[in-house]
Amino acid sequence: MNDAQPVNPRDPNFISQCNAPLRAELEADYDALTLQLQRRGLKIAPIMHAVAAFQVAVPSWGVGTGGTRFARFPGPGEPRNVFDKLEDCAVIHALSGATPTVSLHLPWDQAEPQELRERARELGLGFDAVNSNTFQDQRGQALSYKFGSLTHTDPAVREQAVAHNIHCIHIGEALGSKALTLWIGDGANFPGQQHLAHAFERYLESATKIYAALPADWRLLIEHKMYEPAFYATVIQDWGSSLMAAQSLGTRALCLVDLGHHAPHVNIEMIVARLIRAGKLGGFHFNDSKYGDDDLDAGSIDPYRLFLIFNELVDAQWRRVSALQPAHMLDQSHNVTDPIESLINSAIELQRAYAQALLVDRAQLADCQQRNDVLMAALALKRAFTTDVTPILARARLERGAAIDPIGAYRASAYRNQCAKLRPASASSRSGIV
Ligand code: LRH
Ligand code: MN
Repeated sequence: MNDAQPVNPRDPNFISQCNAPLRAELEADYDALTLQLQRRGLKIAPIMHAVAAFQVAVPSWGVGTGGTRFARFPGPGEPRNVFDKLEDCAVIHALSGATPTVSLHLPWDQAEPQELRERARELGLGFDAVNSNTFQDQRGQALSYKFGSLTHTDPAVREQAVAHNIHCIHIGEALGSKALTLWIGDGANFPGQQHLAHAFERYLESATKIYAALPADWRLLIEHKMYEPAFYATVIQDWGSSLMAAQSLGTRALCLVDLGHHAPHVNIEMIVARLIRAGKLGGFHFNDSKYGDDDLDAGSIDPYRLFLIFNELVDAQWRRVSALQPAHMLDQSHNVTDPIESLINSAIELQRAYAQALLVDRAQLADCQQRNDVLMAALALKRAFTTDVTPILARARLERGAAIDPIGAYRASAYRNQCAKLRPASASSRSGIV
């Protein structure tokens, strides 16, 4: 925590004051990269503008300090409610220029929708997909989700879970959201505990009712996950189960890929390529992981994997694949860093992977692939990945009125200090991701 004089980090004057001493150096670096790319037959401006237009939604549950099943160590100035979370999301957007929308989680972010929408509008924010929650029992809830929700053997529990999702759609409509992200933890811990086929049929029966309640311009984003909280079988365990469900539900049911929801070493860019071909790639929950669903900062463990995912997205654009508009969202748990700094940096790491993917010489790559010139094909990707696109990312932020050095500006604002003074420390260090 620093003792700088508190200023409003969203104040455009403050941001341009922070940018002023950095502009000359940025111009020099940007001009040098312009020449470097020119020598490679690449124009920098369209790439910078594409990066400036790239946007990713921030998870409301990511601005508070996260935890594990063992413990959560709250930091200073934790958001106390969804309005504090919106304040923090607005700071992330003002400094990164890349996160104009927030993905809410209900009922964690329960509040009067009009009030929420109005406050978000004042803060220059909108709402991306809303997330339902039938993986916890809420106080006063009639029926427990201990043995599942949309796939529970008791139709009354399934009905309760369907009703909650429809309620989330109604709140999302009032907020201006256009999608429901559907992740359920339903599954089994023991072989034999659950009938694997019947459970999937119950999922389809319930999800069909949720799909029927979608407004005409909404999408249903089905999120698969290999395990946790179920540790033997999960009903929507992998992209295959998710794709089967999306294909059976209808055209506006799509698959959401959370990077942390796969076994180690799974080729996620291949899954992305397949879902693009099926016309069912609905969105991403970006994060990084080394072992399980670690929800670490995007690009912090395996930035090449992140690049390869964006390479598939850019390649599909290059092949003019139609109607490919995946929702980009972060889904992370910040246990040991300032969540605002991690989310700013993660948004930038997504832009970095996107910019690098835009540098791939796709004609040269296609030619090497056709002639099975394996090494040159691999190097065509590596050359793009090893290009330092930092000046493009900073220039894109400058274009959007954001900060050339957003973490530096954030720290100079002493915003976390201000929050620590305004928001009494939350006593509870109860465990759990939020
Ligand atoms: C499940 C998940 C899902 C959210 C939750 C917070 O692991 O990725 O997207 O509902 O995290
Ligand atoms: Mn997720």
